[in-house]
Amino acid sequence: MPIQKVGVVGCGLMGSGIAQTAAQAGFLTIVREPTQELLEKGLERIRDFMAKGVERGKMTPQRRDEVWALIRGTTDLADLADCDLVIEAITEDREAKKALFADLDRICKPETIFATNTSSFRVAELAAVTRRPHLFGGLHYFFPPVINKLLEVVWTPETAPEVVETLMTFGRVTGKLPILVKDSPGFAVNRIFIAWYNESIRLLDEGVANIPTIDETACETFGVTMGPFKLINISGVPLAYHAAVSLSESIGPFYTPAKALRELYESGQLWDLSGEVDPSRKRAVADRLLAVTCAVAARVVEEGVATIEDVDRGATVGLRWTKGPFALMNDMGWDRVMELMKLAEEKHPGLVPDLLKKQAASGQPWPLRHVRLTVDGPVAIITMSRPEALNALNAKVLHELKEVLAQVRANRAVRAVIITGEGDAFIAGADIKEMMALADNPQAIREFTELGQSVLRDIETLPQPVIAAINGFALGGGLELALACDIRIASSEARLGLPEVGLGIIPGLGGTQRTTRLVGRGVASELIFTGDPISAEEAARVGLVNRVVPPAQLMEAARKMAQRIASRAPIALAKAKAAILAAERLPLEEGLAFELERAMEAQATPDRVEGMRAFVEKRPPVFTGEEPR
Ligand code: CO8
Repeated sequence: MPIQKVGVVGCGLMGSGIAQTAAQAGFLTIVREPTQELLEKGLERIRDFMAKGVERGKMTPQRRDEVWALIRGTTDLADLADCDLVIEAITEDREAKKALFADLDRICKPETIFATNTSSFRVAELAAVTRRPHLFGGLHYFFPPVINKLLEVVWTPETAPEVVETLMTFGRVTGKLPILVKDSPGFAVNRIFIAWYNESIRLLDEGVANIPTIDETACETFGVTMGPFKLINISGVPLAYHAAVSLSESIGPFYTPAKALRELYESGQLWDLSGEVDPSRKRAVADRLLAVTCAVAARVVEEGVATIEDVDRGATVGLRWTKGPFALMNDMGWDRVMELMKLAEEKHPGLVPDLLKKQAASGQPWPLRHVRLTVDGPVAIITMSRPEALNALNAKVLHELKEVLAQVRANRAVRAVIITGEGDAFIAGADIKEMMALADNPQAIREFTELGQSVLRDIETLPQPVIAAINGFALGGGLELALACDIRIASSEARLGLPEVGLGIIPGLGGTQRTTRLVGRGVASELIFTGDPISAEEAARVGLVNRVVPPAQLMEAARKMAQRIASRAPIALAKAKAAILAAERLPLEEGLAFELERAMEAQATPDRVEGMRAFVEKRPPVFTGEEPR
């Protein structure tokens, strides 16, 4: 569902940032405030934010002007009538939101998608006031929306799958890392975040530790730069208090604001952060915070709100934890986790979900995956999904990719494959941190490199054609992986390069071989010797990629091509692919002989009979991929 024009209702702290991110991605964006004064204020917010961006060197003045030119302001809701997507970001007032959506429903064209940025109300309840609940979802941004990459895309039982897909794509092309969450109180991330700070304050209530000790322990345990008390002082006590009240009303007393939080809210004061850290209390604090956040995270998954990967992504990307709760549990091991769960149950009976107990009983770690496989009819989409490290290839990722490729190879219903990346990168290369850790062990480095080479060879030798949909950085091993694919389509934002010599190594995953074969020795040498990345346009000019498309159209272009390929005879495709690959290694005479054999094999298939008969009968062929009898 194409989006060109975006409406944002409400231009406060959230709305102004949401509007800016939409305009930055090239969408014509209309912001609406009910009065001229509020509108001026809102637009000023955007101007100020961009001015700061220019001051800090994050944005050029030219870019600021381009973005600004895409933003229009209005006080008239009717000006949003022909928007393709309208995002509501007004104050958290249930009745005001309902009235707004009822008005928008009357005003906007029937196909306009509505999204709410609410964090307190059920999306379905707001959707219910419109005649388009199937075109209604949530886009829950995190503060500050221009900078924080996390976006919760909320679906209700009535949201149409293509609307969910459109909202996910909108999130991606506006530079966010969207996670898919079910419409439920607090969605995924606030459930964990509020549990984290509320439990911290309960520790204060119980006299377990003082504020500096709790703040410092929280920072050390979760790898954040601000503990809960400092964070609440900065983001606002009323916000923290009301968020806990709202969850306690919808989920239960576990979220009832801790006593000290309620008292602080009533007094209108801030936390007093002074005092000495008491190291002897740190273990007790860390245990409670880990116990509660891990139990809540598992509960969120058990309720089907989000996957374990998305919960961890929410914690690492949205809350800036070094590791998500599931990765933390895997690191700690089940003995320690179950010790913590005993503590969680003592303090909050019923908090630990069966899902966690079952996983512990299995003795297996949480199956956190960094490579996602979706099969959509005859097209398999493999998504490299480790965006927090720009999808860098470590051994775990390579093993998962190998496993997924084996599944695709064995699935006869899959006729074409797309490989793409989540977030800003396709793949930013082999994992430099992991390679550093192996550096003193040549055998381990050799095994890692051989593993990488074998996975890329698996891609190259899949019987199904493979398209690399290069959405962002394709560097080092990432570009080498793209070169093992049959076809490359790049987003205009992609950057491609082989920077290895700058790290003191050489492209070892086929970069010296496949690049040279594809673009010739001169271009390959320039890329490899300078190590400089090139733009997608330049990559297309030198023949490194087949074509370049705008970011928002990348997956659509890849899908269209994959579907076109998938409509062809699968055995003929596999034989043609084998013959094309043979052209790279065989002299012409031998290549032609090889081609002849593959041609004869294709000739013998039932699909050849069907293909030619369909042509003569002037109807589309129905290919089965059956082997000759
Ligand atoms: N490995 C590990 N982590 C990475 C990698 C990588 N290749 N690339 C990015 N990351 C991590 C960063 O460390 C950072 O993590 P954290 O937040 O924990 O510090 C996170 O991803 C985000 O990256 P940046 O903050 O750097 O993002 P920027 O937008 O500022 O920059 C770049 C993006 C320009 C892509 C930058 O990240 C970069 O230069 N990355 C490295 C690119 C590179 O050199 N790739 C080649 C790697 S070597 C290789 O692929 C060899 C293959 C052959 C192996 C043979 C062995 C003998």
